[in-house]
Amino acid sequence: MRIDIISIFPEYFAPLDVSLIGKARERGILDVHLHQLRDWTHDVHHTVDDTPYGGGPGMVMKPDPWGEAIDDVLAADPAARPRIVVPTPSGVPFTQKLAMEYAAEPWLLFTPARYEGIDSRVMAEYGSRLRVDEVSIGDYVLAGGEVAVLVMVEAVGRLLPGVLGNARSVADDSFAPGAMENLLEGPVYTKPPRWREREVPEILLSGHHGKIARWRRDEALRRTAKNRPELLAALDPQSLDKHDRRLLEELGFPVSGENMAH
Ligand code: 6GU
Repeated sequence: MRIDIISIFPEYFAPLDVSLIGKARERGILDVHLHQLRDWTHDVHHTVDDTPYGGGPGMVMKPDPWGEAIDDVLAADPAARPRIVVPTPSGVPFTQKLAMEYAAEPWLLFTPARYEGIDSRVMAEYGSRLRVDEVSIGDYVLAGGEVAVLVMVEAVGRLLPGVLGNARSVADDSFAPGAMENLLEGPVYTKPPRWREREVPEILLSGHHGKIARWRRDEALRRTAKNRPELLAALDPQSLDKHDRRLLEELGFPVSGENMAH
């Protein structure tokens, strides 16, 4: 997969040299191209921002540098077209589902902004020719989109074939489509079996894979009820067996009769 990132702080992306994503790049699974937006300015001060029309606080990123920068990135492979991802707290939520969609794209172009964002005509211009997504990583406001891009590249990168290796399946992850859809993964343990008087749950030492799977599912349901109760409402009732429904009832989240699986 090719990823282009245009930013006034390309140095923000140094973490992409490290660990899982760094390895994926070394191995050619991920081809990351960083660009300095100011390279597409023509004034001595390399100006990328201006005051907002209509007044108000802050500054808005000028359309011209962005337009020229994006045009040049698109020209790198005229036969292909990237999906453009514009990070903004006003965007659609970035979810595991969207991460999986992005992982299936051959080319992504991220355009993290500073200040109050990019002149909206830039998104309108490219949105008429390409897929342009305005995406938020959560309900809080960052000083700029760079950290959001790091978050998205890591979430997408670990899904690319060969990045995690066969040893680790993404199917058991929190939010993974299938059994873990709308569920949080439960607690994990390793050696020693006793630490500061605390024992590892006995079931995990039993070697009984069926019982362990059931226990893990119970813990996932408990943790979701505790930390993200709103997710339980989004559970597919068809995916819940009798044991799930009994546990959810105990936890105070009864599954309504007409939705029950049989
Ligand atoms: Cl994508 N950008 C900024 N600046 N703030 C955010 C965000 C993105 N997502 C949540 N907050």
